[in-house]
Amino acid sequence: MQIKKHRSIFISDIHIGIRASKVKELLHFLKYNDCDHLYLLGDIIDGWRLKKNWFWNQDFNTFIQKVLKKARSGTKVYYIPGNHDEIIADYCGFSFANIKIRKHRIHTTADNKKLLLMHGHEFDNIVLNSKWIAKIGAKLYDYSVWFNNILNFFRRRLGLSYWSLSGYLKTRVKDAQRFIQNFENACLERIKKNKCDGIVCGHIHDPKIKLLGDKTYHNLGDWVDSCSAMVEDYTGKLEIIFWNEKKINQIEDKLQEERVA
Ligand SMILES: [Mn+2]
Repeated sequence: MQIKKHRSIFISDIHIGIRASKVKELLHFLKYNDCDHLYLLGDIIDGWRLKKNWFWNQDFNTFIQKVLKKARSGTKVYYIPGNHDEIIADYCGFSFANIKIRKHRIHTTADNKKLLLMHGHEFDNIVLNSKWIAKIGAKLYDYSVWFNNILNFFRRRLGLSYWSLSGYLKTRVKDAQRFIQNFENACLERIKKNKCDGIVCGHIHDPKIKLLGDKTYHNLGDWVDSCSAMVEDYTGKLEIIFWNEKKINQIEDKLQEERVA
């Protein structure tokens, strides 16, 4: 399989440091997808979790090495910290190993659209009213991820495909829908305030491209559950790509067939 070259790749919410972080899938994605601009939009490393319970594996090292290698070989890499990696926010304005750390960034697409890049936790005080509600929300989310992993362990054993509990909750629970709606409204206000054409963010783990009037909202999803990233081609077209277990199996099966043939 050929490596696909994109103009830009946008990734957020990898949550390195939690067991459920699907870095293996992400490494597979990065193996077959390359870019001129790489944007890491926050919650890349989960400092909250690491501080409480240190968990680190070889995949996490490989991911960091891959990013460093890209930065060294000419890819423009930006790291915009989120709330779980807010410790890095102290270094906004600096660069490390060619990786530029910024609070926000405006990306101009190939077709000249201005996109505001940020993580999205900046809207928590509007959407949630307080930091402790955000923390409880994060905790509940952690439990649902944990439960989801157990559930999917048994589903795999039974030969069933991956099923997302949080995806189900997001579409079925009214409060979750209202929360997402509030978040998108806050994004729209911010787009207008910054005189941009759209926003690219993460934080709420809800992969989506949506038109809000004449503005566009792009949410990157995450690498805990949805395994999604956004890519921009050389005409400026933006698309969310899902690189989950199912997709990887399809690719690997195809490669296997090619090898046999
Ligand atoms: Mn976040």
